[in-house]
Order: sequence, then structure tokens, then C-alpha cells
Amino acid sequence: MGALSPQSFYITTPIYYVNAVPHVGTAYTMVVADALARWNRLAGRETFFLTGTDEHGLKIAQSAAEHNMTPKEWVDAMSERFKDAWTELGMSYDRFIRTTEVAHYETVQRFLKKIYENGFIYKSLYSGLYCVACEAYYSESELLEGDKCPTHLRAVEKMSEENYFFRLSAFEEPLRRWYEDNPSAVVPSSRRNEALGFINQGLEDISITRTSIDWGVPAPWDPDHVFYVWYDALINYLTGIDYGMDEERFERLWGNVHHVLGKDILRFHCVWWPAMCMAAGIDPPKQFIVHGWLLAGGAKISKSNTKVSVDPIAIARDFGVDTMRYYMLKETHIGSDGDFSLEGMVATYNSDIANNFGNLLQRSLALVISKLDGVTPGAPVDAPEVFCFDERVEKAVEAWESFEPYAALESVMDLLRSANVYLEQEEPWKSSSTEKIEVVLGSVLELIRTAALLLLPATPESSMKVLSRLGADMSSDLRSDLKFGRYEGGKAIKKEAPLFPRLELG
Ligand code: ME8
Repeated sequence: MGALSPQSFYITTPIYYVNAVPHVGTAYTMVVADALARWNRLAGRETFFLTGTDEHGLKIAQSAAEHNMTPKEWVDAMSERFKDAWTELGMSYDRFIRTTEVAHYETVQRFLKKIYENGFIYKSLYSGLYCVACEAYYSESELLEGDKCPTHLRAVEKMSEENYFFRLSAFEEPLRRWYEDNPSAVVPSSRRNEALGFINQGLEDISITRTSIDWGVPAPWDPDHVFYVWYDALINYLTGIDYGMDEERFERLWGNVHHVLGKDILRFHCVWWPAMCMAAGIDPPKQFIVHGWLLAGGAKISKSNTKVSVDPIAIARDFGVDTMRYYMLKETHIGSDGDFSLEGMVATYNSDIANNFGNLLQRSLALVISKLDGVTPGAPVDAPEVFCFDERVEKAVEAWESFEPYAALESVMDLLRSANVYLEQEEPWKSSSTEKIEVVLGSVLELIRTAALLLLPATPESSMKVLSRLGADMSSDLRSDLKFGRYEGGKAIKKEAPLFPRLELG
């Protein structure tokens, strides 16, 4: 088994609009990014996980007005709701960025001044059809039923103003070449084709400032103009790691940045953003991890979709945060859409966690108590054949490394299934040989320990409880912790309630 490469790992989520509270859909992005961050920390890498809130633009200004608040009062209150939600859900982010922070204004101005000085920004008259919900202009051919935005199905508004433009058209060829030279810039690869599709349709320059509102970052060369919300928002990824302030740190983290995002915002990320980076003279991002949508009854879950319970905090309180995390990561492959239902979540938890994992743990510990005076045996030197231990561990490691949590979790479930089969076959409860019982239970507990480690990015709280019940510590070397034979045993066990009882829908 190869060593895990030691480079730094920088991971980001989209920054969320504060015109509504977090819901299961936004929590899904967080869970994906949090699990990948946790995996990379476990692998011993310097990891930096950035999330935050997107607080400018017309939509936010309108939401504030609807609530009789100033934009500032509104965004201050709403960004707290996001922070509280992610804290409650145990998200392990390192920095929470707000686009209304002074540091972000400075970074936006620093970065866009570079693009301006490099000659990729110019002034012109713009008139077009604008969807306030998307904060984006559409061409007529993109509209549905003549005047409706294809994402929100609401009428677009005609807007006309003099503003600054970014010369996106100049980057058609450079972007095509960049995608050719970096075949893994977007995962999964089907989403890369989508990005290339946008580029191959031809790129038009984009309007990047507004004079019709003042809720935004002013252009440093013409302060009557504020930057269009998307143009300022993308730059948060640079503010988050102190672009222009701490060069050494910036280079280290930017060189291995991974942007997690939903497919709805692919064009902004996979077309605009690398072009903006090129225009400012920095490398485009290393990789985009594009996930699909969580659906309920076939429709995208959103703040206005009331068909399902969409409050992730209520779900976590009722069923446990790890139950929700595990379900999201196991049943929805990153890149594809996935169904979210409480029935599905409970069924997945019961089959994988309560039965396959929890029962095994409970039975083995009960046997330690009844057959081995309550002290756990250490692992034998070799893994019994039936586990296919090395192959399955390797498969899980590779799956985590290539951003395929479902495959990692499936491989861990295979390991645990083989441990269940082995326990049934060996029937240690019938044996009177302490030596045999120690080998059998030592092997099974070793499998449980390994499973808890490999599940840790998905189910951090539960994994830590299992490791503590076994008295298994972790070193800073994941590879050595994943070797069969590492579990030393010697933990005195008392009879305790099961860690993962079956769940019922109330
Ligand atoms: O677009 N399933 O913010 P936003 C999966 N501020 N993911 C979902 C989802 C669902 N049903 N619903 C939302 C914005 N998401 C901009 C981003 S970044 C520089 C600026 C997730 O609050 C998904 O990741 O509308 C989507 O891309 C993100 O929430 C959009 O959040």
C-alpha cells in the first residue's frame, strides 16, 4: 500500500445566499465538503475548509426590504443562522467568510484592479433580460415559455444600464486549452463535458458592475459602480486564504484547491472563474467537485419546496446527525441527483449502521464479557482470508481519495458483512478454547476498529464512540492505523446499551 501524498488540501463550499435559512439541499453540500475535509485531515494533510455567506445583490436587498430591515441588519442576522446551523451539525470548517467583511472588499478590489489593469475590463451600455432569483442575465433563446427563467420559472425583468464588462470572450481558446491540459479539472467527468459545452457554444463578454443598486463592493476605479454579486462572490475563495497578504500560504493552499458546488452553478465556477483567474494572472483552480441535487418526489429540494421536511437541524435532532450524513453520502453519488426521504434515510441507517455495524459490535462485546472476562483481545497477526482485508481497505482509501464517498462506504460495509459471516461460521459462543475465541473476537474487533476509522469522515461522532468503546487510539499515521494487527486489545468492557439501536419513523 502506497503512502498518502502529504500535500496541503484546500476545500471550499459555495457561499450561501442569506435570503433564506439553510435547508437539506445546502446541508448536503456541507456534508460532502466536510467529509472530504475530514478524510484529508485523517490522511495527515494540512487541510483548510472554507464556507460562508454571499451577502450582496438585488435579491438580498429585496429580502431585507421585505422584512423592514436594512441590508446590513438583514445579512448580520441571517449569516448567524447559517453559522448556528453548521455548528449544530458539527461542520468542521476552518473559516466562515462573509462577503460584507472588510477583508473581502479589499481582496475583491485588489483582484479586480489587476484584471482592470491587465486590460480585460471595459465600459459599455448593457440591456438585457435579468432573473433576480438567479442574479443573472439570460438570452431570449434560454427562456422558457417566452419570458421565464429556466431555473426558477419566473418572469425575467428587462434591465438597461451602463456598466463595466469582463472580456470573457478573450478566454474561449485559453479555457479550451486549459481543459484539454487538465482532464481531471472537473469531477465527475460528465460535468467537465458540460463545462466544455458552454465554452464551445461561444463566450460573450459579461457585465460585471451595476449602478442601479449600491448594495455591493464598489469598483476601485469608479466607485459609482458596485460589482455584480456573482463577480464578487467567486473571489471569496481568495479572501479565505489571504490572497495578496500572505503569499507563501496562498501559493501552498491555492495549488491544491477543490471547489465543491452544485450543478446549478457550474457555469459560473467552471467557465467564469478560471477565466477570471487567468485574467488576473493566477492559476485557475485545481479541481471542481460538482454534485447533483437532492430531490424530493422528483423535485429539487429548496427553501420553497415544502413536500418534505427540509430542516436539517430538526432531522439531525430527531434521527442523529450521522444518520443524515451517512445517508447523503452513501445513497447519492457525487455528480448524480439523489432522492432524499426520511423513509430512505431510516432504511439505510437500519441496514448499514444498526444491523451490519451496530449488531456486530454489540454481539462481539457481549461475547468478550461472557467468554473472555470482559477484556478485549488484541488482533491476531494476519487477517482471515474471508475478509479480503487489504483489498477492501485499499478500495475504501482510493474511493475517499477520488471523492467517491459512496464507494468508500460500500467497501466498509463489505468488510463488516464479511466479519458477520465469519462470526456466524466460527461460532465462538460454542467454543471452549480461549485461544480460538481470542483469535475470532480479536479479528472481528479489528475489523470494527478499521471500519470505524474508514467511516470517520462520514460518521465522525459515531466512529469516535466506537473507537472509545474499544479503547483504540489513533496515531498521526493513517496507513499504519489501517494495518491489520494494529489493535492491541486490553480494554475492560462493561455491559452497555447498544450504540446504534434501530430507528423507527415516528
Ligand atoms: O448559488 N441539492 O447560493 P445558494 C443539492 N451564492 N445541493 C443544493 C440543493 C439541493 N436540492 N439546493 C441547494 C448560490 N444546494 C451562490 C453561490 S459561490 C461563489 C456563490 C446547494 O444559496 C448547491 O451546492 O443558492 C448549490 O450550488 C448551492 O447550494 C447554492 O446555494
